[in-house]
Amino acid sequence: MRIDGVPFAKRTDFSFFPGKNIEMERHLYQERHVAVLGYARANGLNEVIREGADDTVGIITAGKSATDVAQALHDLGVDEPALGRAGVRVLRMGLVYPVDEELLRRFATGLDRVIVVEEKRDFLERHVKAALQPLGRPIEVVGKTDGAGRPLFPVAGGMDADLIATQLARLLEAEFARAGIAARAARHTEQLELIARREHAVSAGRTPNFCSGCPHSASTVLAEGQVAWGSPGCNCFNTVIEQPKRHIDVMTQYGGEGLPWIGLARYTDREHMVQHIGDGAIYHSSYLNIRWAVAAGVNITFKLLYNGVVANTGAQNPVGSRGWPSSPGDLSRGRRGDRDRDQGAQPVPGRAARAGGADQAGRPAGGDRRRAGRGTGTTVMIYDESCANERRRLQRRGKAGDPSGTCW
Ligand SMILES: Cc1ncc(C[n+]2csc(CCOP(=O)(O)OP(=O)(O)O)c2C)c(N)n1
Ligand code: SF4
Repeated sequence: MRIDGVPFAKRTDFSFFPGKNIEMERHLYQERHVAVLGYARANGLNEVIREGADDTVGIITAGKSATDVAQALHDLGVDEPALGRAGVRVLRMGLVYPVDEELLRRFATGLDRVIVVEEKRDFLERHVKAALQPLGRPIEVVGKTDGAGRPLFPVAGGMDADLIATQLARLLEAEFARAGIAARAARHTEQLELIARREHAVSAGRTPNFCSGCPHSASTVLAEGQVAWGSPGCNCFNTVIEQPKRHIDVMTQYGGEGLPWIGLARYTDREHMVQHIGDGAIYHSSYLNIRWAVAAGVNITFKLLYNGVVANTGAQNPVGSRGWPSSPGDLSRGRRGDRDRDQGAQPVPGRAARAGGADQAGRPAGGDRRRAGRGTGTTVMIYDESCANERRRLQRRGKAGDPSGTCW
């Protein structure tokens, strides 16, 4: 493909500082996008499924919605000859950005109305409206709302062929009548309405909770007055369990545990924050968060559940643990080193000190839990108990001891 008479060549330049990045910007919009559109046209990515000279309405759709529209029209009994009689054009966009404005204008020429059917927000619809502007004649474009501003194709959740069939039947009532298929379409939408009104037996409700035997059930319990933040990992189930004693106020991203508190602490009257964290997160990157909290001198308790696996995503081994402290004891000794260096983190002794383990917390007594909340500086409470779900998996495979016997 040639652009301004010069063969197109894709360029990459990662020295994106002022000057060079402006040239890359020009290259992107004035050359790459042109080349992408050229590729789309040459390979028929955007496809006019049906058109005729006397059409008055167009349907523009893309992605999953294109399949749903095809199914909806089929279910309504609208085949290609019926579309012709109804005067309905159909365009399936295989490339939604950069949008082929020329194609949209060509497609909409002669139409009075365009219906845009797409999932989620009005991405394509806005482009269609902008593209049709230069035509200089009013073409009504509906999509997320109808002409009167009422909701049409939803922004939230998803759509299926039934929902689309119901809305298309409403929008194209007059066209379907002209094509002699109104009765068939109406029968289908009546059926859909009847199905929607069907009553289903309500299954017994069950409040969500951790897997039975999960160490999080105990490790995430808060002392009176404590406020906790969660993070990706099984501790986040507290957000749906919603019990006051385990309430999580907000969630950080994985790798962000405790960091907002480092910025926020000095601007609030709250003196202390609890941050739940997993061993997977520690090995992923969050180890540095503890060091930063220590260096920043904030009052925070990291409640670290050392369950031995990356439980929330299926009990993988924490990848980063290779060559790292690979037991709660090692981890605790590492934190003690940080403390000695930074005079900050205070490992809290739990009930069960293991041979060779330094200041290691087993199941913490209530007193330890409360103490961790009140202390100044950065505290790490290591809760050492394996993931119950993984333990059961290993037991089923004969790789762990009988649950009725003495467990590991
Ligand atoms: C940056 C990033 N990578 C990966 C994930 C996916 N993820 C969600 S939870 C999770 C595992 C958490 O494991 P761990 O910290 O050990 O907590 P556990 O579930 O074992 O309590 C991962 C990897 C993510 N949310 N963010
Ligand atoms: S998978 Fe493991 S850590 Fe996660 S809720 Fe279940 S028992 Fe707890």
